[in-house]
Amino acid sequence: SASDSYEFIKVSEPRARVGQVTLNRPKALNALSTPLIKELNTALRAFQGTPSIGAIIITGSARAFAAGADIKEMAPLTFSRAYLDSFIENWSELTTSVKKPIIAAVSGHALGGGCELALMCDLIYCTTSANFGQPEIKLGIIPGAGGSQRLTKAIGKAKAMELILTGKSFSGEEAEKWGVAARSYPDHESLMKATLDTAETIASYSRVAVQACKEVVNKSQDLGVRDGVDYERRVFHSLFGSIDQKIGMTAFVEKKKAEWFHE
Ligand code: CO8
Repeated sequence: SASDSYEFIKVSEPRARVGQVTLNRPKALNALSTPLIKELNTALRAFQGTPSIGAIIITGSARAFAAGADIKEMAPLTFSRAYLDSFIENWSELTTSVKKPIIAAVSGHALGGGCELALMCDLIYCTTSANFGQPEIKLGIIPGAGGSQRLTKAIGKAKAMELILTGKSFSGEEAEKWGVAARSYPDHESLMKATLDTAETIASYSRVAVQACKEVVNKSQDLGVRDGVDYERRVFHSLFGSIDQKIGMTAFVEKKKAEWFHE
């Protein structure tokens, strides 16, 4: 299977049209080394290129989603190497080249780059006891994969500033209360079931409409409301050019279940 070619992740299709990447470096609590990130990007690109996949899940283990970038790898890194090699830059493939919705299912530690990886996803589900945080300050650095921007957008400046300056963690329960996570669950098992159900639901809809939903909601993070609403209306208009719009609305009128064309 495709999974055999990976060393640090596992790839599966646990439900119809749902692709799952499970971070699998248990001894290092899924620390995000460069080879792991390369594999993650390869797997995501493969799911993006597979028409039958409609939604993607990224998860870890019950103990750790990911305990951050690999500190052992970063310890000897110099400014020149980081700058010349654009260290971290390829992480953002996740948000730029993957058009299908990605759900992060977070149990255990989601620290530093692990928290940032979750924040890059389109939707976060977590356990109530999940351990989120940006502890970079304790290592003499700062968040480097978008944490200072995405966490601040998600929870506001007051809380983000406190968390990033102190390196304190926050729980999955707080993540839900503060709007970082869409929902939280009592344990890893119920988290995974709910995540799979949601992914399956999303994957059952029109691919065109799903991609457009992700696109317009994510645009709201970069645009002001006026430009964002204009953008939404343009994309909304364009969906009347899709076959799935005809299928969806005709099915409603005829009181039938929509059989998406999956164009
Ligand atoms: N990198 C490398 N190895 C790690 C990491 C990590 N981030 N986290 C844990 N490990 C390793 C430990 O070294 C240990 O290995 P060994 O058995 O060889 O000693 C093993 O995983 C198990 O860890 P612990 O024994 O420490 O387990 P505990 O249950 O006692 O503690 C903690 C769990 C609290 C998660 C603890 O491991 C910890 O504090 N880890 C570091 C968390 C952290 O600081 N993360 C932020 C890293 S910096 C970062 O992510 C910068 C992001 C910049 C952008 C992205 C860059 C790529």
